[in-house]
Amino acid sequence: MFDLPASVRWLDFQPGRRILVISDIHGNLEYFRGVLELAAFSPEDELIIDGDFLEKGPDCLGTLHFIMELSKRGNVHPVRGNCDGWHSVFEHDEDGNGHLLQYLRWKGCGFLWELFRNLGVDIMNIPRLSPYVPLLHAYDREFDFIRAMPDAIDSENFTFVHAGRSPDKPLEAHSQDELNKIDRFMARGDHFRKWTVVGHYPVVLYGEDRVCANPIINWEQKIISIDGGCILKDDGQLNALIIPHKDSEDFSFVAYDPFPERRVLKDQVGSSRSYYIRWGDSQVQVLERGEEFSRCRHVRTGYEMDILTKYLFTDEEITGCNDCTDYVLPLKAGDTVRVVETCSRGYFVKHNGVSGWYYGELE
Ligand SMILES: [Mn+2]
Repeated sequence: MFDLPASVRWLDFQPGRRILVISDIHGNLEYFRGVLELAAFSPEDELIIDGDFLEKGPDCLGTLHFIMELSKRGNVHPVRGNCDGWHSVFEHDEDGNGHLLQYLRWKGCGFLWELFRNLGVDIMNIPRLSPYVPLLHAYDREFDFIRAMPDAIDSENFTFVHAGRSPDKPLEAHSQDELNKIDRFMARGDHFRKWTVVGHYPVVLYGEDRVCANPIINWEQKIISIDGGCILKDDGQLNALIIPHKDSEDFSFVAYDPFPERRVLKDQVGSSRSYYIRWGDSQVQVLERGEEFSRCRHVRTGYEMDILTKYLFTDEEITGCNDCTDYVLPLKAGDTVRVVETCSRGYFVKHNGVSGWYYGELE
């Protein structure tokens, strides 16, 4: 991908209209429909899609078509994320070094992968991509839509960008990458005059010993970070931030995940000590490999915990693992939880967006 000047769209929201913000749908149409239903989204609302509705998930083209359909009413406003800019495939010969073809083969899913599959191009068995790129013009309508998306939407009280921005220069002075690719934006400590709403960086990664996928509203910095890690995390969710109207800070949210809801039968005392092994720092040493659970030591910290063996990447002694925690949730009989994993020892569940273990019985 090539770094280009950012395009910014100004929006004047009508007074009194609700503003919903959803980011990082990543081709998961089921989650997207689910969260819109939970939010009771209607033509009376404004909907900001804050980047990365493509890649990683199973139905990128379906998600794009759904967004294109929704956008016809004029109240749906997509912003480009770092995973959405596929129109560049026509504008630069990205096949020069073969990286794009390698990426498609390695991923085995995603927007271009779906398009080539639909066009009957066998990605695994072509030597070069360039000769096949013109076939993609069958999807000009879709590429035109992607090309037309801004890299940021600005308004009186809210700025919507996929990943972040600098407080020291106007939005228009940023490059696309500067708005689309910043990791850990909230941890930079920047403060803003008006609210900056971002996705891109799963909010769980800001946690230390606890995993919470709910939006983070930082009142001091005026940043709202909403990426619930939909599909990227085994226990991820798709959040919709709800801004009651353009002059309101009475924020709320709804979250969709596909996990079954159950009721807790016994009180459980929460753990006082826990750790969260996460993406980017997930190297573990396997001390004792079991069929269901393996005793592991987190390499950087030395912290030991039992990890679901299926979460380990390889059979080697030093390996990586999916995000996981040994946090035991404090729960009361009657609480509802959403069950992510059912194991012989108990359940890995979510309670109000927080993930952890429950070792009692469920109704
Ligand atoms: Mn992103």
